[in-house]
Amino acid sequence: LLRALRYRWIVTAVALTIAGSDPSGGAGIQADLTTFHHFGVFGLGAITLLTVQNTQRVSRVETVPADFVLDQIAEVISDIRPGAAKTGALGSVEIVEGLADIAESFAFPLIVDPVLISTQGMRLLARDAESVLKNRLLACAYLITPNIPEAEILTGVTICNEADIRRAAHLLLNFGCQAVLIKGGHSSGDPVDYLLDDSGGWNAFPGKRIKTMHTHGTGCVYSAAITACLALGYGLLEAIEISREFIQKAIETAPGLGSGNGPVNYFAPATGLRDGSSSRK
Ligand code: PXL
Repeated sequence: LLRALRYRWIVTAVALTIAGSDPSGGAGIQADLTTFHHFGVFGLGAITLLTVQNTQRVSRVETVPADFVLDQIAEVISDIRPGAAKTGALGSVEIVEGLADIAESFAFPLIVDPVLISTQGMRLLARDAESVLKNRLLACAYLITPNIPEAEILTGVTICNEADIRRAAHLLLNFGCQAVLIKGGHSSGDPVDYLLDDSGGWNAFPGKRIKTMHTHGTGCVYSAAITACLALGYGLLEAIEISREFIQKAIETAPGLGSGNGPVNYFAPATGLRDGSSSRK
């Protein structure tokens, strides 16, 4: 679990995102890079797919050819070494397969945010890629960050309570990742995130439900914040705590952009970072 700490020698923290484009800016690679920057981390970004969307709907998705995605990653990481990387929307079977092939030898922790379907119901990962993601990519992951619907789809467990979450987390851990964070945002009542790690550690992170429709991109921003913290050298628990506090405030102070499900506030303070590890406190 402390694998991320090995990369503390990096003077300028760098993180890589492998994700899709959301031109409305609240989710996808735009969310990841903005969040990295806010945490004082230099962002690298390889684009997997393009969407046409605004805060009301996702109307089109075009997936980038897999070899083009893999070339983007290979070229950039052979030149600039990230301290951590994350994935978002991956699009096709070929992208997931190719990524799993190279991720086995990544010298940095990989956070897999298993984005499957947008809130509005558009597929961001082909259905037949779900099994490849499970059976190939999860084994390369340091951490995976499913929400409840994603954990249900990936495990077949219907989640109604903490025991179900625990069972789903164990099933996901069996695919070979080192830790599973199942996020409680889609539950009813106050959300609780649960972390299971490969030494059997079980942590609950209780939060406060905020009544708002402006939660577009929350999962992307949260996993990007964790990735940024790992790139900065924080341990996993600390990375999650800092990121939870940030996402809570980012939702509370959402700017209300657009007439649908708007983005969260990237400018919310990233507190809890040690001196010198972020451009903003
Ligand atoms: O929030 C998931 C997500 C990730 N990536 C892209 C998206 C979305 C949701 O719409 O568009 C590109």
